[in-house]
Amino acid sequence: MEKSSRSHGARFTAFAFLFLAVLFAEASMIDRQRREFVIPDWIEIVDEPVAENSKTIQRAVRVRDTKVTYDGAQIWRVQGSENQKDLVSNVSMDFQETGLFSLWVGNDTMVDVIVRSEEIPRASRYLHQKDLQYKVVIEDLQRAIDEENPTLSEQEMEELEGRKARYAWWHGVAARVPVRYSRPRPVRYPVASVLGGGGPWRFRGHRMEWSSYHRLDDIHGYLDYLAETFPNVCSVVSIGNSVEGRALKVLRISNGKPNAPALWIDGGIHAREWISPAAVTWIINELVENSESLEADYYILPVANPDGYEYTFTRDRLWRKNRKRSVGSLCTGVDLNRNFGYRWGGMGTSKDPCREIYAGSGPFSEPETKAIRNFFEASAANFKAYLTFHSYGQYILYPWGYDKRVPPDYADLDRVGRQVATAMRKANGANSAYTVGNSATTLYAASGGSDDWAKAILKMKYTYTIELRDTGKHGFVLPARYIIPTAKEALAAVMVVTEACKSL
Ligand code: 0X9
Ligand code: ZN
Repeated sequence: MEKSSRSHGARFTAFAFLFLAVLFAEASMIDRQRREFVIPDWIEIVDEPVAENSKTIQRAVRVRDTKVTYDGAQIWRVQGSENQKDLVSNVSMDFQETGLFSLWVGNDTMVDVIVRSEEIPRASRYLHQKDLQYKVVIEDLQRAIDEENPTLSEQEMEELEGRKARYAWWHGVAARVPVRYSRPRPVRYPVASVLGGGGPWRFRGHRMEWSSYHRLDDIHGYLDYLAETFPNVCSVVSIGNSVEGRALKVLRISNGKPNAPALWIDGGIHAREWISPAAVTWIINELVENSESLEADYYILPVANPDGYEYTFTRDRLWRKNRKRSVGSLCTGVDLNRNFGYRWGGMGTSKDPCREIYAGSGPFSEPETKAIRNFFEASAANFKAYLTFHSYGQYILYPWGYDKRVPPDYADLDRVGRQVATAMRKANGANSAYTVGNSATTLYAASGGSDDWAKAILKMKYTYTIELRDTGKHGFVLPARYIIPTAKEALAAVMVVTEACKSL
């Protein structure tokens, strides 16, 4: 009995020992495996809500953002004849399914598509089979991107800012000393260098100029500078924050004339359309310079999609949407110009977060569009016009965009639109042709746009989407040397619409 219990004890000890040994071996193997499993750097593990607006968090895998390059990619213009309309629209469909193309812009008979270098032979065969003509518009997209923006070095930027600040300081002093000591104003930086408001001890410079495209900080710094330097004319408010928490800054320019109509101007709702914020900031410069003679008040949001805009500098030059992460999808971004709350989710929109025209999870689901809506709900200004600057194509578009229909007063919109086109053509002798028309007919049907909402819900008389330069040679990648010529055209448009508002 005693012997058997001892042998039982020994067997139990041996078993327990073996069990622990196995457990230990297993654990160390799992540990080794865990140590050996290296998460690839293009994957990231994130904690995110299980559903939109939910407080319950889940662990999820996402594809990390790396800088996108377009080496050897090309832009092709696919042109169909009148009876090939279906074929052309099939191209736009097929690009999504086959991954052959990615769409830039287009209408019934023409589309501009990006073709990745490795897909060039396959894409060419596809178009030949369909008997569709195409021409290569941009031979090497990455080269075009690299040459687009002559970026100033950090040091050059600092110098620019410092010089402006010094001039501002000097003018602050100059206002108090005899004229013979005052210096001429530098020609290239008009507003920047005029009068350091508040005297020599209180001045700030800014980094804005229009020979290159600028980062958001420079643009916002410029708005703040104007508000500080010209407090009688300019003020800045942040009307909300973007998905990633960036401010949505609106500059108000007003010389206080009573009964002045108010105009809304925005830019940069589509991130990659760099010419839009550049032109809008140049317009600001002109309006402030001539503030004494202004006959309207202006509310200007130069960058309506700040996260997307920054993303085009840091990650992907051709990003269009905002930076909302979709729950349950690896794709990011809502097309803010499909997210406004009039006829939301109709033609020309998508429910798929991976598409460029994803309309979001509901009308005004995005903080950027919500902020614009809230701003108008709270504003008592006498708004008569809503101008939203995009690119490219050189179009002056009026509602509706949701379908090939027109509002009851479309004749007025068309008449003023044609005056705008004439003024834009004459603006700087470049003879730029802008096409005027109803949005859905002239370009394509797309619902949930800011213009339709402004017309239908805000009841703004003169609502236009203006697609700035060019007509396709450079597309979104418009070299910076075109900023000022294009901005002059944009300003001409603002002036014509201002004139029209005065007589309302
Ligand atoms: O598709 C758009 O949002 C605009 N074109 S762009 O190439 N800049 O993306 C056109 C919008 C016209 N307005 C409406 N469809 N409501
Ligand atoms: Zn756009």
